[in-house]
Amino acid sequence: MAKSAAEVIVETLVASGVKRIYGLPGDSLNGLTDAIRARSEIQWVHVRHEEVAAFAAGAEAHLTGDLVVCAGSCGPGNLHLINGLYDCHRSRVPVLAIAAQIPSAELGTGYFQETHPEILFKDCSYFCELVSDPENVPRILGIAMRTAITRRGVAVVVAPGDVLLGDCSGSVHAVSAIKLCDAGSVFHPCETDLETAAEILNAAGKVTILGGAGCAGVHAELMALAAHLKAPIVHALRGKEYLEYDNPYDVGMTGLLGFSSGYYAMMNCDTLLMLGTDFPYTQFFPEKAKIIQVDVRGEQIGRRTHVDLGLIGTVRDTVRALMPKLKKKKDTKHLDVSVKHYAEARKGLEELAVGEPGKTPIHPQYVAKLVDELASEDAVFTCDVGLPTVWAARYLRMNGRRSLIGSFVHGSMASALPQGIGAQAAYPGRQVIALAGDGGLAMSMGDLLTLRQMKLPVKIIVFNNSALGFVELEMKAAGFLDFGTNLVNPSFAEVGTAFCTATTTRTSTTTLRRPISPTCPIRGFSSATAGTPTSSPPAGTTSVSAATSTSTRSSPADTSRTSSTSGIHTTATTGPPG
Ligand SMILES: Cc1ncc(C[n+]2csc(CCOP(=O)(O)OP(=O)(O)O)c2C)c(N)n1
Ligand SMILES: [Mg+2]
Repeated sequence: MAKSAAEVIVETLVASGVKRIYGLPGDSLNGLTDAIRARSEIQWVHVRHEEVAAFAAGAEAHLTGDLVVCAGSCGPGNLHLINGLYDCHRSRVPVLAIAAQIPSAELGTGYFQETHPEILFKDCSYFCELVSDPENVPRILGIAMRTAITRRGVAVVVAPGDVLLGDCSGSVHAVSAIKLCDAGSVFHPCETDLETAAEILNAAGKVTILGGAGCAGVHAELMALAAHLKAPIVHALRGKEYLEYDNPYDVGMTGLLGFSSGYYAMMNCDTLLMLGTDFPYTQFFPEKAKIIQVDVRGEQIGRRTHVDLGLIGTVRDTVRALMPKLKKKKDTKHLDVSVKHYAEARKGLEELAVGEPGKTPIHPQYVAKLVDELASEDAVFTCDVGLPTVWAARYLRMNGRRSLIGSFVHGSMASALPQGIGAQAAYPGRQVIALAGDGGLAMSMGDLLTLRQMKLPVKIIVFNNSALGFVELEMKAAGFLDFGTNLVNPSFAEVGTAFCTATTTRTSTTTLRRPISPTCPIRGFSSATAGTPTSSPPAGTTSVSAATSTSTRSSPADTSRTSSTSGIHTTATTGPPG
């Protein structure tokens, strides 16, 4: 008996090692969901909003490096995927989206729910095609999957419901094993370019390295390089996971979320070596330094700052090929000054992360620091755009086993919960902690129910400052009066109790450490002492801790301000860090 195109899709995905499809069903998608239902090897992760499906797929792809799939029904169903798909695409994670379409016979007539995903998703994908013949499904699917995997981004297959249900005689072929790096391929610049790079670096006095996400998996090589060049290492936010730990050359971040040590290490160098980074802020690059940029994608080179030498290659292979050509530097002054500066900057940050017993509100820095201390060694952290990203960047320590995921390129609010869903679904045994903003959580709040339904024990820390805090800061910094940024919140603890199972609210530093101590929610999550659960937690439980953080209604110069919301009263004692 002939298979349906949907069955061929699902069998191909299974054969290719895809473990999960995140989505929400609908008429036009019935062929696919029914084919998934029949296969135990692939899990349907049922979300409440398709945007969450795309973010979750992206988080799983980030952690595993493997292709992950999300799906939406025709029209509004798949349209909801779009923001999450932008995030996946811009974060360069391999995600396949299956966008169901209205019946083929109705296309172009303005039919109920008609949209044109093959146009809509063009800008957030490397491949985006409508398949109009069930027999053509295997080829289009294969191209889409290979494109997503090799180019590391989004591919979209648009398929009308009748095409998904139509007969397909094509055989099933696994699509995998063509990952560029895993194939053992070596990709570095030509000998002449490597010689030129070595000449510049050998002649340089003060070298600084700026590393980004392209530094994944290259820790040992980069430590050897920095030791050789006596170079401080500044990281972009997406480089934090890969560069910050066991790194005596680490001088922190620069940029809008960074701090002075990263800034000065960049500004005071005479040669900047950019490795696998697309750090976007032009104003943070040195104007007079010589700049060498290494990137596997040539089109990235020189688009943020002037570049004296662009090298196309992977960071790993380029650094390996370059090392034998480099002279070992002796002068450690630039490195020493930068590292000392970093120690001072860190000290300043630590001084902000304190809690005074009985004092409310709780400094958000203190919450982030405690979370860092209490989280497990292989925790996955997700964080919302806005101030939670600042706290994550500054206070969560990476160690080579922990992971940090956020919407760091696309910059969308409300990714912490969705990405937590994807992380926890992919790694049920790992601790997943979402640092959510009160604005961010409210935006994706419906998917707290996904945690309940899918039994995903994600821990959510809500930084409840009753405000779109980061935007308030931006308004003040730009000389605007803050407007439209206050949030009238419910009790997040009650929301958590209603939506999930175990919740705790902490409004004072007196009790803060205890509830998220090793015996309580963060680690021993199902412990009876986990706050005040109003119903007994099932196997997979979820904690929503509402940390009432410093009100961002205060400008950095303010020292005392009071804000109140229904249920939670906060007295800000310090403003956010400058
Ligand atoms: C979808 C989306 N809408 C708006 C913005 C602009 N924006 C960036 S941060 C932010 C505030 C986030 O507020 P919250 O989640 O409460 O975090 P806070 O900064 O208060 O800690 C907003 C509105 C955005 N980045 N994404
Ligand atoms: Mg907020």
